[in-house]
Parts: sequence; structure tokens; C-alpha cells
Amino acid sequence: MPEAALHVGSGKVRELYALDDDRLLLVASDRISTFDVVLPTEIPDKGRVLTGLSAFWFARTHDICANHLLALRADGRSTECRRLEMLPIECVVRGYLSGSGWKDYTSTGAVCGHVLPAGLTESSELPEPIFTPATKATTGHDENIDRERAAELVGAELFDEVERVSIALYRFAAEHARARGIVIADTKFEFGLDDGTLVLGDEALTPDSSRFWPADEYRPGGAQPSFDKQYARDYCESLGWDKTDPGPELPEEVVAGTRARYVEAFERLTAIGFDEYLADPGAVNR
Ligand code: PZK
Repeated sequence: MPEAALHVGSGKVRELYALDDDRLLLVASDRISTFDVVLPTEIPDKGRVLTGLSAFWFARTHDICANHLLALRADGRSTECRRLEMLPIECVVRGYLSGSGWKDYTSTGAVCGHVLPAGLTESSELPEPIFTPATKATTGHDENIDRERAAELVGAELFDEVERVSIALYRFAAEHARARGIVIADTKFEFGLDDGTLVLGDEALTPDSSRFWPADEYRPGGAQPSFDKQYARDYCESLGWDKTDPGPELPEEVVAGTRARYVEAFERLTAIGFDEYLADPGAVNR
């Protein structure tokens, strides 16, 4: 628990505290959600994996875009960050056709105004990554919006900048990950402004903000297994759970298998031992 910090927000699996007028503390819990429901069982160290991975990407993408990270705390799960004026759109980049992108393509042949080639199949790699903004739903699901609507929400000039920066960040990370056996199918960024300068906030390029797929199992033509959550999903499906709250408890072998996949994603992507990260979170900056 952070000292002398006011709780200012809750996400499904994260908490946000105010440290002072200019700084926030973002704390990643070990909670896991599947099929949009937070499960009653935690995955030990999941919050540390996501925090460390985010910090790793922040350290390596400074030259593409400034970011909100000020310091990682010694607990490995808490990020001190600069307080920004957040933009009212989710900045999604898709390199592959999945989720709502695949749904929209099957009904219209386009995603957020990007007309795509005919004949693509579920999970196909796109010819080029596309920027597919969404609104921030306060309840329920984010809604895809076309580029005109997004430009109205943030202004045309800022729209052009977040599109360019989002695609550059995705290309950098997807290429890095692909060389290490992980497909980043799509990802969501949240940006803010600090004195008018565009700054990347939130968590970035983690398995909770992206779709990570094992590259060696990639087979377009259907849904792909999740790098991190597949054991938990398969177990939940095997119970015949109706996917309404509350979700089922996970048995220890599913917890252990899931934890191992998060740690594997961290180690593959960062080339840092997870034990080194736990001993010194600053390892992600070297
Ligand atoms: C900010 N969220 C999402 C909600 C969470 C996270 N640097 C920042 N400055 C101002 N606002 C935010 C950030 C960041 N990051 C992030 N909402 C506001 C969110 C609830 C819990 F952990």
C-alpha cells in the first residue's frame, strides 16, 4: 500500500493513486481477467511482469515518444508517473485481423475506415499495421470509431501525431517480439499531454494491453491461442462456466502454468531474468 497517497481510480486489475499535484502511482495487482470477468484467484507476480515489461518498452522507445514513467518502486509493481491530461481516445494499432477488427471486416470489409483487401481470414497479418481508434467506454466495451470522429475528439493535428507515433511504437515492438517468438497481434496505447507535449501513458505493450500469440503456433484461418491466458481460458471453458461474474477459482496447476507463461513472455522479450528484475527493477533500463 502506498504511503500518503490518495486513491483516485480503479481499473479491473490496477489501482491509481495521487502522490502530489504532478505525480500519480500506478499499481498493477496480480488479478487476472478472462472473458471480461476478473477471476477470484490471483496469478503471483503477474503485476510485476506487466510493470517490468511496460518499463522495458518505455526505456527503449524514448526516441519515438516521451512517456510518463518517472520511477519504478522496489516492489516491482508500482510505477511513479507524471500526471497527464489524458486524450479521450484509445489508440489501437492492429497488425493482424482479430477481435472486433475481424468482426468489422467480415460485415463491412473495413476497420475504422481502413478498407482492407478482400479474402483475408481470421488472424491474417495485414499488409501494413492500421490505426483503429476507439472511444473510452466508462462501462461496457470500447467502441471503434472512424478517423474523422477521432480527429473531432482530439483535433486534426494531434490525431495525425498519435496515429504516426502509435504505428511507429507498434512496428518497433512487433518486430522486436517477433524475433523472440511472440506475435503482437494488436495493442492499445493511451496518450496524454504534458504542457502541450504528447506523452505515452498507462501501461504499454503488455499482454493485458495487447494480444500476444505464440509465433510457433500461428496459423491464420481461426482464433489464435493467447500466449499468457490460454491455460486459464481452457480451464474455464472445460467447466462449462457461463462467463458471468463470479468466475471460477483456478486450481494450483493452472495458476502455476499461467504464471510461467507471464514470466516466459517477460524473459523472452526483455532478455532479463525475472529473478534479476525482482532483485532490482532498474534492470529494465540497462
Ligand atoms: C490515467 N488511467 C487509467 C484507471 C488505473 C489506470 N499519467 C497519467 N496521468 C493522468 N491520468 C492517467 C495517467 C496514467 N497512466 C490512467 N486513468 C487516468 C487507469 C484506473 C486505474 F490503474
